[in-house]
Amino acid sequence: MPVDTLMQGLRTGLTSFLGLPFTWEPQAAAGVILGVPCDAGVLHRPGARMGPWALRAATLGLGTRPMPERLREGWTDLPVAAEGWVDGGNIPTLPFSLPEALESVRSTVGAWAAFGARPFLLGGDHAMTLGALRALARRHGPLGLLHLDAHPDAAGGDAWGAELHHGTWVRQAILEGLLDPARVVQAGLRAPRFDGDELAFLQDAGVRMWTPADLRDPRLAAHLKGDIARVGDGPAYLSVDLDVLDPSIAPAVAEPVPGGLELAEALRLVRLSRQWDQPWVGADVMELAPDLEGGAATARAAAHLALHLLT
Ligand SMILES: [Mn+2]
Repeated sequence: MPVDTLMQGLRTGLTSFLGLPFTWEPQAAAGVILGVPCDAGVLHRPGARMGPWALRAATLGLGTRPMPERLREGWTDLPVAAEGWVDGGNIPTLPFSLPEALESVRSTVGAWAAFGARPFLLGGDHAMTLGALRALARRHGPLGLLHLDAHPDAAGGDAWGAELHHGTWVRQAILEGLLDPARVVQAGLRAPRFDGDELAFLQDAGVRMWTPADLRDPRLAAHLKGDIARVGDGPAYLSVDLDVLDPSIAPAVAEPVPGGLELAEALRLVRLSRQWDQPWVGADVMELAPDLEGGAATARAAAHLALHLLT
C-alpha cells in the first residue's frame, strides 16, 4: 500500500518512482522505470541530468490511481498506474560522452525489454530517447511515435557541427530506420526555426505535425484522432518533452517556449493513445532540469503526466 511505501521512504531516505520496488537487475516485470541522468546533448540551460531524482521525489506519497476524467456519470473502477512495474534505478549514463550514454541506454533498455518489461524513461535530455528507440526497434521493428514537444527535434548536423544532440534525435531515428515515419505524430510544435529545412524533412518523410492552434481547432478534431490512431497501428513509442507544456506550468526545461499546452490538453493526447490495439512499447518524460527556476512545480506536473501515461 502507498502508506507503507511512504513510511519506507521516510525510514530509508530512498524514493522510488511511485513507490515501486527497486530492482537493479533486469528481470521479468510488466514494465520498468529507468532514470537517465545525462544531459550531454543539451545546447544551453543544462541540468536535465538531475531530472530522475526530482521526478522520483515528486511522486513521494502520490496516489497511484488517477482520478477518472469524469465522475458525474458514474464510474466503475479506479485503474492502478504501473501495476506490476518495478523501478530499475538509473541507467549509468555518465554525462561526458553522448555516444557512450546512448549505448548505455540502448543496452539497458534492451536487457529489460528482453524480459518483456516495457521501459519508461525519466530524463535526462531528449537525445537519450534515441538509445531507447535503437533497443526497441531492434526488438519490434520500425516504431510509431507520438511525440509531444515544442520542437520537432529533427535538425541536421550542420547547425551545431554535431549529428547527435537533443535537437536531432527524430531525424536520426528516421534515417536509422527506427521509426515508421507514416506513423509519427508530433504535437505542440511552436518554437521558431532558423530555416524551413527541418519541417521540410519531416513533411517529406510523411510525419504529421500539429501546432497548439491545430490541436485546438474543432474542425481538425477527427483528423487528430485519426493521426494518433494510426501511430498505434503497430508497435509505438510515446515521448514527452516537458517543454510541450506552457512555461507557466513547466518552466524548468532547457528550452521553454511560450504558448504551450495546458496539462489537461497533454493528458487528452495521452488518453487518445489508449485506443491503440496494444499499449506503447516504450515511453518517456524528458528534459526536466530541476535546478532551474520552477523546478519543483515542473517536476510535479511531470509526475502527474507520467502517472496518466502509466495508467
Ligand atoms: Mn523540446
